[in-house]
Amino acid sequence: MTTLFEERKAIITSNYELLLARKNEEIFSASGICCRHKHPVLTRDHVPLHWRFDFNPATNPGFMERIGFNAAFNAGAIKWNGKYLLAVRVEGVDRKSFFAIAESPNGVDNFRFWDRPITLPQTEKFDTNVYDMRLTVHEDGWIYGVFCAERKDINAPDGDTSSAMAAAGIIRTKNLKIWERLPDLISQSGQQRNVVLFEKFVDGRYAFFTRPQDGFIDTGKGGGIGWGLSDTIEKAEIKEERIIESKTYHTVYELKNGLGPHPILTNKGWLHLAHGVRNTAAGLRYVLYIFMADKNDVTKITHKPGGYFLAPLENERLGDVSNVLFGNGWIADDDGKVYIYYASSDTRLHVATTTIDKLIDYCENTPEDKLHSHLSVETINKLIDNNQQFMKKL
Ligand code: M1P
Repeated sequence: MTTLFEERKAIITSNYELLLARKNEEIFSASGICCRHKHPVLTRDHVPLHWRFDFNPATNPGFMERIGFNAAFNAGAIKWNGKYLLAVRVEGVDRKSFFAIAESPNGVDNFRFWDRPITLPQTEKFDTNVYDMRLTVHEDGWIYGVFCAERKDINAPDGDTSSAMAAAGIIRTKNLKIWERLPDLISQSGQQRNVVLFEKFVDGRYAFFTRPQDGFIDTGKGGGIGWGLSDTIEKAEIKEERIIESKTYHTVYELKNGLGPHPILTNKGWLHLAHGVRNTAAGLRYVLYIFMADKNDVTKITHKPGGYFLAPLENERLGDVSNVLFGNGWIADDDGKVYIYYASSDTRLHVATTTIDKLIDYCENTPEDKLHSHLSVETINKLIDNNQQFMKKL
């Protein structure tokens, strides 16, 4: 007779393997700029069963879940030994997130987590929570992961159990398995999130994209995408930070913004992916936007299409933190294909595919935001005027 343990284990294992083997199809894109895919690439259901269940029939006769997971989302990305790897933010039901590498042979489906999550060495000040790793293959020979290290604000008044401090944690590796922890980035602003290490030395120094903020959620005087240099990486410190991409009134990045993954170098310039946040009566809305910077100066923005590139759509709108798209990983293949990994509503991870040529075309030919309704209408009218001669022939 089959035991409950065996019966449940067989069903759960079979469902798990079916999920991981599921093919992912590209969805037709009317805009032609990039294609979403039908299924999320990672969800909490992709978390390995041996992280969740006690496989000993003596101690778990009902094959019940012992450790629960809530979400798999905001992931850094890298192509490594021909495989598409994601450094995923995995969140437990205890609200703690950590990092785990998931690997796919093709970048769009069959993502499978490595055997164990990343063991993150600690600094003297233990992290309470860690999230949103950006991966950088630096010209110094190391692969770096820069992430948000969050800790309780020790200066918060009694009874305030929510105030927190965000800092940029830094780790590095040569094999993506063993990681060395370096001291957190020191900067002049109160807090930092969405920090990305640039791949090249600038004037012989390490260069960071930053996101200075006065508070944990409210960025206060900060909130734009910043830039600063540090003499060393072993004790990274930015003494001067300048904003290269500001938050702006009545745009999709009115309240705050932050760089996504490391920018991609093309023959026309550096492509940047970022998130922009605005407030609404229903809460914050996070969208993704793209801009291009000078080939010789990654901080000098040359093209900025107006509005968002991707915004929450259909099921993406709903989740733990609804109305959010967030992207901190993309991969550009040698053939020009680009895989954009974006998470929806702090719950699950998706992929959208495009090409370098399409992204350049998008940056060069999408009208910019002229910041006033009547100027938007002017831009639309210009397109209509230009189209007249072609429309008549139809
Ligand atoms: O909940 C939405 C996002 O909020 C934060 O991003 P930001 O610092 O730009 O507000 C991060 O916690 C991010 O992980 C999260 O997806």
